[in-house]
Amino acid sequence: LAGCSSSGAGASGSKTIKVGFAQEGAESGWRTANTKSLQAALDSSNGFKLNFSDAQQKQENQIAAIRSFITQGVQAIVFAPVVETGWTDVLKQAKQAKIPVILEDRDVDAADHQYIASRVGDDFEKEGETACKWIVDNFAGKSANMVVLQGTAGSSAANDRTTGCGKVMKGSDINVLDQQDGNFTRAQGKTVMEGFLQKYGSKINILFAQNDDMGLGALDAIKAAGMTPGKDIQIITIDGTHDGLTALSNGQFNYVVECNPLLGDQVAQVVKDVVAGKKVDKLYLAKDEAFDQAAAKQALPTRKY
Ligand code: GYE
Repeated sequence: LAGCSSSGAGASGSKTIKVGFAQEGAESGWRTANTKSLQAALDSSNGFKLNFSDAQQKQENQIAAIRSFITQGVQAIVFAPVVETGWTDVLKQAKQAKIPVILEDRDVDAADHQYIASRVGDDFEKEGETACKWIVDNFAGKSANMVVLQGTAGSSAANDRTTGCGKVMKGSDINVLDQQDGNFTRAQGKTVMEGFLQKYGSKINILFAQNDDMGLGALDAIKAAGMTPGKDIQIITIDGTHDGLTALSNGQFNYVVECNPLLGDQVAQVVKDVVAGKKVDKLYLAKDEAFDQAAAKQALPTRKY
């Protein structure tokens, strides 16, 4: 299987837990931090033998990785589902093989929750709500125009952020000109923003990018169009990566809602408990803050990702 390699092979002893981690990709700064956090926590020094796979944002790759973990007879499977739907068959296979599945980060369809032991992640709907509440409050009475760079189509992160934002936008002074999929990457954030600028030009007052990376990609497009990011177009993003908060403290972004990617320790604990037959919660949510430009300056020196 391409992209499938094992690490932590040095561990031995009866208590070592064989775990497969099917990561969904490597598309963003958030994802890099998330992968590192899980790899560090699911390490041999912590009693694990980890088999890691990067699906490169493709569901078929992720399904193949999970199937391969089942064949190898791992004791637990951790995965960050690229999209919400389409997992029933492979999850049933894991269940038949009696291998518990723990979600980290994104969610699967509610109908498939019966196959999931637990999920460790962030509250994406709340993040969308927090981001758009700031927009609504800051543009009250100004009838401003907004464009949205959405995350990967069909992902729970994008779906829930859109839902959360929509809740607070209703009845506000904000007019949503357009929203399109930028797949959570800098490159696509830039391309989609170029399209928005060609179509709507200086009508655009606000950009809501559903992650830092798409917002960072859009900076290039905005500058190339002769506009000043953070001023002519106010930019609101989600994640709170080091690069995102740097753009915020530089005045290029205006508000950033945190999404904590450092889920590794909690995931490792849940995997240990599930394998030991202990009862675990169905959901563990990380705590997320939000930053304006002043708060970003304060937070940057000690930022962990
Ligand atoms: O916001 C984005 C990443 O699923 C929460 O995926 C995650 C999102 C995160 O690509 O940067």
